[in-house]
Amino acid sequence: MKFHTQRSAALVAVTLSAALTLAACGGGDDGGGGGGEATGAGGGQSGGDLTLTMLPKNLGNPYFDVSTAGAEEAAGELGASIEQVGPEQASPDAQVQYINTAAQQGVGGLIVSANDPTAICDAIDEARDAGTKVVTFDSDTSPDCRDLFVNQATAEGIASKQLELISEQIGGEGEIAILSASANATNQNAWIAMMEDELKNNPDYANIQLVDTVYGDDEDQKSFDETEALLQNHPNLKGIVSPTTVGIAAAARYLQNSQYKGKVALTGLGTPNQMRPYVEDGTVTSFALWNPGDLGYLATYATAALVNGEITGKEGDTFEAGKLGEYTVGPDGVVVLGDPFVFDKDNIGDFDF
Ligand code: RAM
Repeated sequence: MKFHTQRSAALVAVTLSAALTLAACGGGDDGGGGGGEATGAGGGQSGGDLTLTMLPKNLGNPYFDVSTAGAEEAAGELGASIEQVGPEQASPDAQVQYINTAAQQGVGGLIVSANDPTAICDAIDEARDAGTKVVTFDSDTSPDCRDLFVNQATAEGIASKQLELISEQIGGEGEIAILSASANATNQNAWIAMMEDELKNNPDYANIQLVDTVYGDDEDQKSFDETEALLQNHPNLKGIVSPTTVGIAAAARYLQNSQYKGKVALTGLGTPNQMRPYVEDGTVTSFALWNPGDLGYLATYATAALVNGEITGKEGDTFEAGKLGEYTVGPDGVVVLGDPFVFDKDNIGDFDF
């Protein structure tokens, strides 16, 4: 039986418990998930014995809780074992020890959201030398240091969507600021560079000025404090873009109880469960994201396909990703999940993650 294709345009409201139930039931032996069919040609592992390590930027972030649940669902279907490890703080140094451990354990695949494009590459090199396939998801390293990157959407698409939303919300003119994650995060920095570029070159945004970019380090309290400082330092600020689920939730909480509620717009990337109260009470009009569960699920199928030798990560390679259907590796070893999705008052009730 073939699974149906459900790209992120069709974000599905699946509860975590449902995801875990699915993982428990998934047999992975019906031919639907090509990734589960071991060829025996793989690197550090043979089929049926696949061990995976999932290393997010940090633990305690609901976004990564959802992506790990998706990875566990896929691992269940593939008959693989998967362990999540990770630091408290989203720093590259803190990730290195977990990469070293994965290499020492000889896991088949390491799935990592990188806190820095290059700082973790020496550790990754060692892991790859030891036979571990390394797949980045969510936040990439430089392409030469990993086997594949599973990207949530194109960086251009993510950047454009956030500008479209903030421009709509401030009536196309005025000062805006960015509240980002950590200063070295590959994903946020790529999106910010593209937003800066588009602000300069797209005539639709000629009357919008980006006056500041600050970093909350994907820590709730720091993001909250940075929001307060932004509003104090820029009395004419009309809007904030926060391309991080931690940042946007902290900024919304600050705005909700401040004189700026309803006056300063806030958008960016958030999870519906964290943002629901702020959308319902009018602090936030709309924001975007993809389904992090699907992202973890796809990254796990991609890793299994590499470990099992079905793909090498070169452009044009194709593999089956269970319920998500078939994916093709693009240039620079990148697999794209789909398009970003916009959440607002009318649809937020349909989602539970
Ligand atoms: C935070 C993290 C993650 C990013 C999302 C949007 O959870 O920074 O890397 O993709 O926000």
